[in-house]
Amino acid sequence: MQGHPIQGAMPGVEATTGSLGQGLSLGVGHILGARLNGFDYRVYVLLGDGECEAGQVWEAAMSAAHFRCGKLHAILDYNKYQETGPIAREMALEPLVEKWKSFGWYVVEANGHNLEDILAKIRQVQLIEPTGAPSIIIAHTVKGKGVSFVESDYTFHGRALKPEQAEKAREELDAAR
Ligand SMILES: Cc1ncc(C[n+]2csc(CCOP(=O)(O)OP(=O)(O)O)c2C)c(N)n1
Ligand SMILES: [Mg+2]
Repeated sequence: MQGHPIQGAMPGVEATTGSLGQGLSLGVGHILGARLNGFDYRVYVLLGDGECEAGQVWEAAMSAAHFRCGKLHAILDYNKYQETGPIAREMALEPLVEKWKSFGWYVVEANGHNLEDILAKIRQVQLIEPTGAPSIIIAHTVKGKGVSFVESDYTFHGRALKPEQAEKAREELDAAR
């Protein structure tokens, strides 16, 4: 698969992306487009925490609240790391809940490794759609979850596993099922 998806080259890819920070703007655009065309669908956007270091995310956050995008639901994969190191060192995001709230968003936190919890939080945020506030689920996760030597080494972000490492990773993931 490509590292950066290209529209039309893979099924289900609706936009050419790869430059971090664009997805939330795209989500706002989908909501506004729906409004113009008389549709009423929800839009979900998955954000990275390192991605939130990009200024465009905060322009989109501001506009989503301004345009009352109540059906826009973001999920933030808060794994505390980006490509080059810990978020807290590269560009600290805390206080993160307060930041999103101050931008006019409804914020809940979840255990990002627990699908029951994520589903419960999705149901919770749907209830506040009529207020017009966009919502975000801050999902606490571990980068590389389930593969011990990847969990402890963020430099795997941009490195392929060697064949023996891939084998070990498969074993660990299978054992946890
Ligand atoms: C605008 C831009 N800057 C830099 C990069 C290079 N880059 C790719 S992934 C990444 C880190 C992303 O971190 P995060 O959003 O936390 O993703 P995750 O931890 O889920 O891998 C960076 C800096 C990029 N793709 N786009
Ligand atoms: Mg991250």
